[in-house]
Amino acid sequence: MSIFTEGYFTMNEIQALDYATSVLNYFDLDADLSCKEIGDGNLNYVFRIIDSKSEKSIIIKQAGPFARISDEFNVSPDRNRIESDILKLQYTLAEGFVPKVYNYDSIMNCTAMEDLSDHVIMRQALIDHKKFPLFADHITTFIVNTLLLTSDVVMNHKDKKELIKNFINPDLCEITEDLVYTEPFYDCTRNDVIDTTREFAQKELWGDEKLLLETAKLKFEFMTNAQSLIHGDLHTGSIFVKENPTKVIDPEFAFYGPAGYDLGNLIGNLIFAYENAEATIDDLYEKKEYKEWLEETIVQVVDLFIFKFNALWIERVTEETANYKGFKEYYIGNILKDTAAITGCELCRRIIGLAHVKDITSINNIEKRARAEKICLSSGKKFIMSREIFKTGADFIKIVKEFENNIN
Ligand code: SR1
Ligand code: MG
Repeated sequence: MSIFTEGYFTMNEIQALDYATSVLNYFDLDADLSCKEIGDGNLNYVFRIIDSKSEKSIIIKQAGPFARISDEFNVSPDRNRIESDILKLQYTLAEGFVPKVYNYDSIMNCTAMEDLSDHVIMRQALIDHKKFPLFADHITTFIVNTLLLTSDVVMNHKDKKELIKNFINPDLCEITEDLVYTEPFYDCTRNDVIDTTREFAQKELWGDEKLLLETAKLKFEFMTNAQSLIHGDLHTGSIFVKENPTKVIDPEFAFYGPAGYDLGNLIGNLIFAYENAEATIDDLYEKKEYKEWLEETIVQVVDLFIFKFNALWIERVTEETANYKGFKEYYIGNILKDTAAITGCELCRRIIGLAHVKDITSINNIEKRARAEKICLSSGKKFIMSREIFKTGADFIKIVKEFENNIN
């Protein structure tokens, strides 16, 4: 018997180190271990344990009973099971693109996994105006493989329904239903919005009944369309980068939902990086060059997604009716429509809602930040309202550039 088998409690650094030596069979017996809590996300505790002798290291991620961002969110620690299960599944579907899981502990609600500290979090790298030429290729392989190979187009339908059961994720879905689809679109007390943007939101979003109707349709689409096993939170803070490879982390929001969610989430966050560059790079040449790289990345992410999805479909489709003429185009067209809508929701919710992004909050000049926020909100609304017009990568970036040209 050890304290780690008696019952669940949230660990501190000393206890996490003790856990690593007494539960995990990972370090040498003479290891010289140190432990640091490095979590900077909204929900969990992340411990990095290093052996200074061998330089081996490991990550232990533990789910607490409340979100770190606010104890208003009472989230079941069982999300850690979902996270470890989906990481293992994604490892088989898109090998090399997720950390390796070493151990899952259902009592302590923690997962031990590969340490990726030689990578950097993509959001911060983009704020530092770094480029990753292979990123679009990497992330589209990950997205296409994980989405298409878990769908009814490829999977045996009964096996897929078993996966749906395993990945029922009510607490974290509720967070998304509230924070992404509901609260940003009315004057919710939980919103956190700067004054100039509040006026803009009141006029352009909260008072627009047509927009509200579309957000309700999208919320119900999110709640009912069990299309693919999605990551569920694929923003640039859930991606580790270095030149090669790219690693996707933090899939605790995973469940069976609309396939366009992950792609839309990612594009929305690349647009935040684009607006960060617009607002913070003073040198005009440098700004142009960096924005061109981001623009190219957004275009490639969408276009490579379409290309690879088509190719994998032809290779892996098992559902006979999916081979009917026109069905593939209908299916991909729907994903792109959802992608545009989710891009729009993400752009709105990170500006108005509770959970912000550093790309925007780190813009110190308040006028420049207000302009960036207006561009995001105007583009967001357009992505939602005109979601059926987005067919290529160029369509996505065109809207943002139009609003940049029209908003001072
Ligand atoms: C209460 S959690 C707030 C946000 O952080 C996560 O990363 C998700 O994006 C969620 O919406
Ligand atoms: Mg996260």
